[in-house]
Amino acid sequence: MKEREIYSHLKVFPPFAVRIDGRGFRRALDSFGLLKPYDERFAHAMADSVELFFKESGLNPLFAFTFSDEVSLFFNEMPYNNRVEKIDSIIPAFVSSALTIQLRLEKPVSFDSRIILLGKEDIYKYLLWRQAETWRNHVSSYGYYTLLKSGMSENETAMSLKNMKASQIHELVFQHGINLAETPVWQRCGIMIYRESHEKTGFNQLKQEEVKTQRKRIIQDWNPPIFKTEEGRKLIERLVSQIVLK
Ligand SMILES: Nc1nc2c(ncn2[C@@H]2O[C@H](COP(=O)(O)OP(=O)(O)O)[C@@H](O)[C@H]2O)c(=O)[nH]1
Ligand SMILES: [Mg+2]
Repeated sequence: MKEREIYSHLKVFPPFAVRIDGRGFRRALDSFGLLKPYDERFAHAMADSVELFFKESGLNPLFAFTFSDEVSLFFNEMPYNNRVEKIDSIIPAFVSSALTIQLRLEKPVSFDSRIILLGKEDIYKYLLWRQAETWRNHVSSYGYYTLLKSGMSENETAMSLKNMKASQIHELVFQHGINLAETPVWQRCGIMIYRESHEKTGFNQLKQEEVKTQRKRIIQDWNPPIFKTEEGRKLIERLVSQIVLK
């Protein structure tokens, strides 16, 4: 029977990204009573689940980017011989479990998962793409719930939105008191999670002297730059520069 495990030899070559996306979260989160279009509790639960992944999964992502119900994790190394089946099962399973704990959910949730092969030079382009999606999602979510609140049905709302330009959605939302250029940065630009070195000062009792050691801590950046800007490009360059090509 072992020979029937025909996908078990499928492998990838780092670096690569893994993107997981909540399955049917629209309904799942509605029934959980989260605020629309954005609920900070949900964003915290997502970011904290990713942070838990960095700390507890035994895997070693370079960094991660999350918005809405999706997370992209970037890897340059992976145990299990880089096997696709392992990568695409362990990662979404870990985050589903972590999110269930964070939100104290009573019903199970799941994430789908895909692997994106990226050369070191492609990572920046990939992030530009996901951050553009973050922005599009932000505009359309505010538009969607603004129209829905004004009394349209879900179907009518979806149809109207399809025919509206981004500038028209901005105007509509603005008339209802929300300026889409001034919403919280995490809603517009997403959240970055990465490790950062910092120096820790301790005291060596034996030698009676101060000792400095390099430690890593995990940063959740809720105010990431727009990756298209110089500041954004530099941040990504710094994170990607950890990749040593083998
Ligand atoms: N209420 C609420 N819903 C959210 C929030 N963040 C993401 N979502 C929902 O998650 C969905 C994610 O989109 P998508 O993956 O395409 O839809 P899915 O197939 O239902 O998971 C959005 O349509 C939102 O309805 C939030 O902060 N609050
Ligand atoms: Mg989803």
